[in-house]
Amino acid sequence: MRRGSIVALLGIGVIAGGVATAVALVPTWLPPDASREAGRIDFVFWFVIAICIGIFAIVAAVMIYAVLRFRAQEDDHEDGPPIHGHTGLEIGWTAIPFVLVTAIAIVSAIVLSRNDAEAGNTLHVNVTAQQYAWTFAYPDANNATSPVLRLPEGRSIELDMRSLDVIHAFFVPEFRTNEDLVPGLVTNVHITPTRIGTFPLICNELCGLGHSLMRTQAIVMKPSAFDSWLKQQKQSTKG
Ligand SMILES: [Cu+2]
Repeated sequence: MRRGSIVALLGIGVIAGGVATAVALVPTWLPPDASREAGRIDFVFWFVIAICIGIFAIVAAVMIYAVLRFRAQEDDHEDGPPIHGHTGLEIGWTAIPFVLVTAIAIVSAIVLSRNDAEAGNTLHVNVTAQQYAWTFAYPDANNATSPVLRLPEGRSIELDMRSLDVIHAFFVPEFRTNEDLVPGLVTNVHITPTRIGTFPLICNELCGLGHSLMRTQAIVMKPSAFDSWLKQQKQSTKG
């Protein structure tokens, strides 16, 4: 390979990679994070994005170089030399994706198991999804229910989730959690809220005509405010 070709390939690759990196980093793509798990999920996200940018730079460099350098000339005949496969290339582009996908799987498995492990003084909330509404029940308050998810800041939460009809998905972008609710199963997700505020809670699985309306809020409160709210709910259910 000529030295000029390598310089050209590298140059195009650096420019393509630079543009892709700017697109990834300059706009604020992610909402602010509001849970302890969010940082780890974001790490997986950026890990995958970095791999994508690398692959994109290589593919763009080879493609743009090939278009410029090997463009068919006017007097080219269609019956050129037959094209043969290249065993080394074939092995390379099979092995590299295998290694990358395996790395992503391992990183994801570590992150998910760490996110699950954060249990201690855990608050349980039962989440019920149905077309097209959410209900949150608090076992600590005689299963008092609420149409919005109220949570205390800084405490480990376990959501035990059931669906009454079709598959729904629990998604709070600021928590970075997404988990399906499947009829006949109890799925669960751990969250440790770290930021006081009100965040959108949406169904993230197309579940019917009203899917886009299936949204409510997750309200993260000061622990003391949450405790008195929970006490109130408990009293109102005594009846
Ligand atoms: Cu839904």
